[in-house]
Amino acid sequence: MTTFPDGFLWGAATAGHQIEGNNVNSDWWAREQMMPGMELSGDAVDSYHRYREDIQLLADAGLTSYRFSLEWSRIEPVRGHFSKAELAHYRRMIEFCLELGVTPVVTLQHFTTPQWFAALGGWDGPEAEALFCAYVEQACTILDGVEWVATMNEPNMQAAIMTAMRHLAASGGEWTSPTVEADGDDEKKQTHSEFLTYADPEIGRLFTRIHHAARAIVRERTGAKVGWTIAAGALTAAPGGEEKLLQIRYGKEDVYWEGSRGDDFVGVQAYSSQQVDANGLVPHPPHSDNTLVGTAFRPDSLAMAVRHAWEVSEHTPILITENGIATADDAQRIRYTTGALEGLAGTIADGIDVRGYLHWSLLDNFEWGHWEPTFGLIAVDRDTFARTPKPSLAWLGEVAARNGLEATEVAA
Ligand code: IFM
Repeated sequence: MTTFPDGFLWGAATAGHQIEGNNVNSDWWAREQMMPGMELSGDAVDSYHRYREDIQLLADAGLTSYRFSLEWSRIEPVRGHFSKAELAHYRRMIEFCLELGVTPVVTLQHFTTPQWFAALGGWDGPEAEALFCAYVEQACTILDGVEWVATMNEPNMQAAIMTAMRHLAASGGEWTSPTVEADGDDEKKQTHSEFLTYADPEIGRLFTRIHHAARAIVRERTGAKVGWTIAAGALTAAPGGEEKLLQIRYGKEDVYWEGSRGDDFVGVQAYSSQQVDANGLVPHPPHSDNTLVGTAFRPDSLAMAVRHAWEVSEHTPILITENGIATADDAQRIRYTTGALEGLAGTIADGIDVRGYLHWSLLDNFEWGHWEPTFGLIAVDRDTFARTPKPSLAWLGEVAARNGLEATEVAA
């Protein structure tokens, strides 16, 4: 059997906007109403009211940790007005986890911000740091007993969106960057698209400053370990792509791994791997195993990401805060996760300090404008909100209970 260290956390992750429903004061809610082609989050999967059932299912399966996020726009729907009732709601979630012996991992900001914050310029606005810190101070009042706090989720993806938006604004709303046709005669022409490929490193430095300010508040006011969670691309160079790889990876990732130096942990989030050639990101080749979001089936991406994060963060302890696959085939999910965990065990055997594994996601949920990509260990009927655990939930619970993978699973 491949075993994991004692005390290793085994869990699953979610984010408020993707599961709670009716997050009406958030910038994403407003964006969904405006953007053609985007599906609406609406009631989501009503986890705002059903969180007990969700956490209970996780605990009953044998998982020991639940990562979820606080919704800033519920807690501070109007600038400077902090809702005691919403803070109490999230406190109840934390207490319910603790009652069940589930370790809560709390994200303070997972992609969404209040609409009023966005109207003031968002993260680019002159008061961004002070405004976020004022919210973090309030959030700290409910974190008693919480051991793990992430200030922000995937600031690097937020930066990639900001970079793309700036580019769009500068080009009068037209996406002007060239695309390059790749070889192959697949029906959907594969192109190098630059959209979301780059993130301006300056934005990374801005986020790092804000993260460090929030980190100081969390350290001063709570006993939690604090870090942030970063989207890892597990990028590699195709022949001739070595320089381009360094350029893309610096703004999109490395500036964030560097920013996590001195943190108590860094959250690694990996799903797939992609090559970079001289033109940029090479599209995922068409394959029957590709996921519902078009990415390649690459369980090895987790170990690749962990090794890179460990090196650039200068050995900051690692928590896997997301890893999973968008698939309608639950057997593929188990196959993927087995491979990912096998690779993860290899990184630990090589001396990398990995503290836990949180699968994305506990529930099928709102994938930022789309409902089709299903990442969940639990299916949800969106009319009745009935939850149906998939075999992968029981399987991951068994892995957690034995704190290891059976030899037969590894070989499968
Ligand atoms: O759903 C997202 C999550 O919000 C952030 N990380 C990647 C997930 C899957 O795309």
